[in-house]
Amino acid sequence: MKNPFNEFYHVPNSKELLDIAFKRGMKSSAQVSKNAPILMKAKKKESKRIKVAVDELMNRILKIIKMVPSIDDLPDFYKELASILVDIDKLKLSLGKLNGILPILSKLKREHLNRLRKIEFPKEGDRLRRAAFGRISSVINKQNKNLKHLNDIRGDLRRIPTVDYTQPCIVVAGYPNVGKSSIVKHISTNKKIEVKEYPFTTKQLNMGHLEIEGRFENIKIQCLDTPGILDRPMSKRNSIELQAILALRLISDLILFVFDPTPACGYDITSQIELFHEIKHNFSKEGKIEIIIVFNKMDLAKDSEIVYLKEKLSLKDDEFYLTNSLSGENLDTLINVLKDRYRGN
Ligand SMILES: Nc1nc2c(ncn2[C@@H]2O[C@H](COP(=O)(O)OP(=O)(O)O)[C@@H](O)[C@H]2O)c(=O)[nH]1
Ligand SMILES: [Mg+2]
Repeated sequence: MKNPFNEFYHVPNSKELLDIAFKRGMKSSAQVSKNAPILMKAKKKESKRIKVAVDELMNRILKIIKMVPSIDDLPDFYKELASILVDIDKLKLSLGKLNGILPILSKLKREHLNRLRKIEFPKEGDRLRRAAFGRISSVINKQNKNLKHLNDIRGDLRRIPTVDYTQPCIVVAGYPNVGKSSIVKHISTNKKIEVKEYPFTTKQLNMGHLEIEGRFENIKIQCLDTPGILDRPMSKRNSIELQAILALRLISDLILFVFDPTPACGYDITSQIELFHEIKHNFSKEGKIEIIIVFNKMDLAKDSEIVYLKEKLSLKDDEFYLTNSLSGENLDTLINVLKDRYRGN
């Protein structure tokens, strides 16, 4: 399923909304015969202006409300990710408030059209229309904070990756700065992934794909780069780490756990091992989800560091992959392992 927030487009602020609506209103022209009395012409002209402006506003507001998908109806992954990224209650409240002004606008329109019908001098038409626009402006201006809030959260929601539930998904996880993004960038089609020398560069989930030629048709494996996770209680984890946890919990069917056996990443190996155990314990679904272990930065790693990690995890030589994601060394082996695994399915 495509990111349900893909069609959550720019939300105009109150000034933008009013400018568009009033401009439209003023440009509209009423159907009235040339020979009609001036009073009738004025009534028709100003009625039309009010009607067009209010209808335009109402349509635009409805469009804004409709382009935000109903969070409660979304699949769990999107629903939970959305609630990590934004305050859902506040979002619902904002939409509710916008919805609440629709009947008010409708009423303002009705009232002013009624009053226009009863005027006795053409000049009163212009005055009434100005009064109507004033009332409308004050209703819309009160929504400015709401509209701005919607536009602000829109960016976060649109960055959610598209996940195809029908296809396998490898989730790449580990401590910050160990080389997860470098690996995903190397093995997948997503070359836009950011790699930086400091931790928590990756603040969101990034999807890449791995094409595999099957016997009958090609398979597209999803490969998800996640933000780093620290070894600490779940309640202490921030919204960046929680996105990675969510991916592990809900969409992984293979976990690629990346270690940096060297001090280069800035975190000690004991914490990385603790995190590995937590993930194995909580997210491998009792072994149903395989964990492939990678020792990255082999160019920097000392033999002693590799042996230490290997022993701490009680691994045999063929139970982990040594990689260098800068040069790509051994990543081809890893790609082949992944391909064989999915081809076999
Ligand atoms: N020497 C060396 N540096 C690496 C390797 N893999 C990643 N890096 C560097 O480690 C830093 C963090 O990499 P990144 O992929 O952003 O790690 P992430 O935070 O786990 O996604 C960057 O400066 C990378 O260039 C590697 O195999 N060897
Ligand atoms: Mg990263």
